[in-house]
Amino acid sequence: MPTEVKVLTDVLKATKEEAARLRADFARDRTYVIDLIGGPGCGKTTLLEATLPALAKQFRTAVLIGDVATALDAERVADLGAQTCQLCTEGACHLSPSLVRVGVSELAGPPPELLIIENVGNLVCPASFDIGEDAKIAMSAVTEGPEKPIKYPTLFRKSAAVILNKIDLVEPLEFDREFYWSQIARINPQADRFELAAKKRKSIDPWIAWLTARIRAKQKC
Ligand SMILES: Nc1nc2c(ncn2[C@@H]2O[C@H](COP(=O)(O)OP(=O)(O)O)[C@@H](O)[C@H]2O)c(=O)[nH]1
Ligand SMILES: [Mg+2]
Repeated sequence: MPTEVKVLTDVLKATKEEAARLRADFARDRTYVIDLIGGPGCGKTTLLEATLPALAKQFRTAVLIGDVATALDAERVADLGAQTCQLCTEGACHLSPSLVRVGVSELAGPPPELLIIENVGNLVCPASFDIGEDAKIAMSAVTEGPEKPIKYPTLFRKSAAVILNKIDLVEPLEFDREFYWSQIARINPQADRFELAAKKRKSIDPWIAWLTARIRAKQKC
């Protein structure tokens, strides 16, 4: 008799169920949640540094920062008015809903009105995992070149908004903005678009206004 082989049809079932439970909890608590995704060094933590002081003044805000090995990013934002927790994946290339659950359970006091999750720096794997968020945000930087959207279409297709950072370097790098946004127009025409320079605190107000409107809308749900 040949050995019977076990066939697993949905190995990610438990992960999907945990993401659904997180989403239900965030809905109950009226917490607006973003999953900020971009390559290493595109400026995700710098964007948090630029925006948290204004956001945390208006809303109870919490930040979970995913990283493969260190707590360096969480240390950068820990004193900006938001409860902050580092999620160390110990080598994994994306955050899982169960690790997000651990981070959320570490937050003290009433649930946050805004939860920002900085995912592990990676344009591929985080795009495929639901972590209970309201919106995935795709971020890339002028320094990475203009072809990121066509090279990593899943992330850009799934994102509610696209942020192009480091626009202070458009001229020296001869970055082709028109080409960049033309790919978004093809892949995900509904996505809201932002160009900014997080480090210089340039053009960040429209991004803060976008988030503010969504946090308020979730409060009314
Ligand atoms: N020129 C320029 N550099 C930036 C900008 N935003 C971030 N950086 C720099 O890019 C590097 C990586 O930023 P970081 O926020 O750590 O990226 P992360 O890995 O996506 O979190 C740092 O040296 C930042 O100072 C920007 O708008 N312009
Ligand atoms: Mg970072």
